[in-house]
Amino acid sequence: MRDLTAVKNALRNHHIELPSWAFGNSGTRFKVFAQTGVPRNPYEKADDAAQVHKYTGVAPSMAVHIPWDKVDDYEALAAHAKRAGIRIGTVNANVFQDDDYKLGSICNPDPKVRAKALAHLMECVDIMDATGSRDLKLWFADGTNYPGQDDIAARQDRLAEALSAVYQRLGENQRMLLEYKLFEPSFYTTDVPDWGTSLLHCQALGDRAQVVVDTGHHAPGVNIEFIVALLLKARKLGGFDFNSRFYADDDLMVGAADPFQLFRILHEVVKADALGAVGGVTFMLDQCHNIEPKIPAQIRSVMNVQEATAKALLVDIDELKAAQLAGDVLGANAALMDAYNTDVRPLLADLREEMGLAPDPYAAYLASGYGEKISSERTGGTPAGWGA
Ligand code: RM4
Ligand code: MN
Repeated sequence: MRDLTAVKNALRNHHIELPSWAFGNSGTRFKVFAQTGVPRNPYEKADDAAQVHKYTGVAPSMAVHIPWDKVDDYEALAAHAKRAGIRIGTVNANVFQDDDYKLGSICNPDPKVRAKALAHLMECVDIMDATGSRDLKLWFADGTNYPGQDDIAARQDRLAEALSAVYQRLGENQRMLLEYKLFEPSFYTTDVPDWGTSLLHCQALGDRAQVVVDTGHHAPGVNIEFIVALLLKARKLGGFDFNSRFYADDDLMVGAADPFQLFRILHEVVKADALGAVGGVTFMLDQCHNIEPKIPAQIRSVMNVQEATAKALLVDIDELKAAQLAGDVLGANAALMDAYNTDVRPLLADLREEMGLAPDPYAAYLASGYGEKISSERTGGTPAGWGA
């Protein structure tokens, strides 16, 4: 067992970034179920994200998605977030919800459409300058639906050209994080379908271009911790978009369906010493809460990540290594499972009390009355929603 004080310190400094879009209404392509008390603008989203940080103590930033979080004054939004107790984190670009992007954005065969998409990416970097954000996160819906629809290799060249232009525009302390996703909404080819494609582009660009692993963006059975281990070795893991998939990219709560997978991923992160800020890995949630209440779901998600991290920190690395080197298959497996099977909830409750927080953030939030307050206060206006 590792020194518990060291484990607690690591947990205290392990920050999880919240997605602004988790607080708005969301749904499937069949139906969006509206909830009460939903924020009407990015300012109110920041207020809700601040509640998650207030009770967990480890979620001090909120990622924004542009144009969903478009405001007139981004410095004012950053100042508002700061007053609420958090900061604006990663800026997510959105080049997938405009009629012009039917055949793609920066990979589109039409140079005018490519120029429009590139201008949006540049605008996102301007926003980062105003909010003081470090990371630009890029996910592209680009791809094709039919064989022959477009030239696969030419699309890669267009992609490289646009990424390079954005990379040149980045400030010295800013990074570009390139996400991959195996399919959807393009079903025949996707222009950045896997970590290999993302890595090739990031390697060509330079140190400040890194890969994002969205846990929901893989085929069933893919060993995500292997990808994580390789990217960490190559110093190319920029961040995670945590969520839980069941069939495909369904953005359910991280650690909900497969907490063991989350533990295995975090074990690789812990071994590479990449948990704290110096590791350069951003730990983000990328989730939507369609049928469950949003703020409690974000609190639960942060707790799920913390529990998996605590277990990963408890792995007795010396015992594990000794068993591995001795070829003791079952002993090595047992060393890992012992940590995974530890109930870390008392340890986390202790840590929270040391941090001046309630031992159970979920219960403390429910008892606070904030949910009832926003439900009664946020009556006029248009609730924020997916795509709104
Ligand atoms: C994509 C991808 C991006 C997220 C959008 C909403 O599938 O995961 O990270 O910004 O969805
Ligand atoms: Mn994502």
